[in-house]
Amino acid sequence: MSQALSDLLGSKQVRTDPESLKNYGKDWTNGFTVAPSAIVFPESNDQVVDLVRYAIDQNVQLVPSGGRTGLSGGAVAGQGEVVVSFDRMNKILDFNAEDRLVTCQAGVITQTLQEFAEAQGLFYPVDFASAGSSQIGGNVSTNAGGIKVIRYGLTRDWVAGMRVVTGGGELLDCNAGLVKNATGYDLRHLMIGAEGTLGLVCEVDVRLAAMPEPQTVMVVGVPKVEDLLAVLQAFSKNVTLSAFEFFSDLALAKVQAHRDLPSPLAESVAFYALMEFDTSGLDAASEAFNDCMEAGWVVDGVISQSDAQAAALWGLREGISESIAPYTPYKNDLSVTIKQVPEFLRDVDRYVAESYPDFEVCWYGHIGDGNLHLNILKPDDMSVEDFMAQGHAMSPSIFALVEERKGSISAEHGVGLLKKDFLGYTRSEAEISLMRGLKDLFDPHQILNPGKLLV
Ligand code: S2G
Ligand code: ZN
Repeated sequence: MSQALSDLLGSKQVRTDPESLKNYGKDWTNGFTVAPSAIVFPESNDQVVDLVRYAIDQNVQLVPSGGRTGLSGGAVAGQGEVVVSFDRMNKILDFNAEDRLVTCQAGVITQTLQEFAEAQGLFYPVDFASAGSSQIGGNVSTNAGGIKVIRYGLTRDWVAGMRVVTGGGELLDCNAGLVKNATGYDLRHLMIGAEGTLGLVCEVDVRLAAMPEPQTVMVVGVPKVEDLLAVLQAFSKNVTLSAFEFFSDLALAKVQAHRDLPSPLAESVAFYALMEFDTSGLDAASEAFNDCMEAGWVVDGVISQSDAQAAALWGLREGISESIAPYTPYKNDLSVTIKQVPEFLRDVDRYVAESYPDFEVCWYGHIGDGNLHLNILKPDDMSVEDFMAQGHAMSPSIFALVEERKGSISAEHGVGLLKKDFLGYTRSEAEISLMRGLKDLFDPHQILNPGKLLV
């Protein structure tokens, strides 16, 4: 097959060496077999079309791969698939100031897009810890969220158009950057969040935002989880929040140990809220902070006095994922409506404490979006295999708690391989059946990212 692929794309665009197979056949998710048959590096939309048509003809399965920062196994190739890497489709093709539109090839690194926007005096507002490695094509395919959703929304909200190759080998040009287009089903929005199962995203027309005014960061200590919402309400009443994140004292302790950082507050507190807001709202924020202190919802707080200090405070939140990685955490990325967060978090804590008393629960996430990252840390004396099996075993009980609140078993990380067995806790049979119908329509030969999202 590799000879046929080399004939199709050129030998420099096909790799089958063990190192490449290992590195390009996985993402950031633990615990899945990595066994692709080849890695290909298309350099144009036409080459992607040729590749899909070859795959249809030869019944080859394709796994799209971007920055490989996925956390649900969405870019893992474990069954001899051909991995389609967009590393070489990494150019910014056009910028249109009037429409504030940037046309990116799928392999553009998120941070590159952010920096390009800044150079035009504009702002790409979707941001998260892996932005230095993730690619816009992957961000679109998982509808990436991150730390500024409370103000700017998700990736979906910034995609004005895309060029995407369906599993039938058609190159679709969806929406072409139009603000308004009332001509039937918006196929662009089907492709966003489809995890590469309906089409291979080749180019994205990204709309940019106006540059925000200077921002200030505040971290406050919140002893009781239910008061996190009171704090959110108190601030969001009069302050334009760009972010409202939270993390537990365990999460903070892991970051402090990993990065040798001082505590942000004089005393350790059960939970911390990290807020970012327009500096012009400083007086209103100080007033909200005093109200929260008087109400007993917060016990202490620190406010950034410089960009460097703002970055240091953000490091306490953005450093969590990297700091707990050595504990091979079993990850759950859950969401419920904001109102339900405190009770839901308590229910999950209670379940884990009663059923798995030896497991340490590390909470953090985008509480302003109702999105909690539940990371259970592997005990030192347990093997990764046993721990992952236990994690899978506890998921039905955790997802039952999600289901009873009409929440989501995957808020922003996607379903991929990791959560596909549990899709029914969030999506109805009727919805899943329709999703399968869409899969058959857009990928009639079942060659696109097989086994992901849908069982
Ligand atoms: C976050 C990053 C991945 C993880 O920190 O917001 O989405 O769960 C996560 O560690
Ligand atoms: Zn997150």
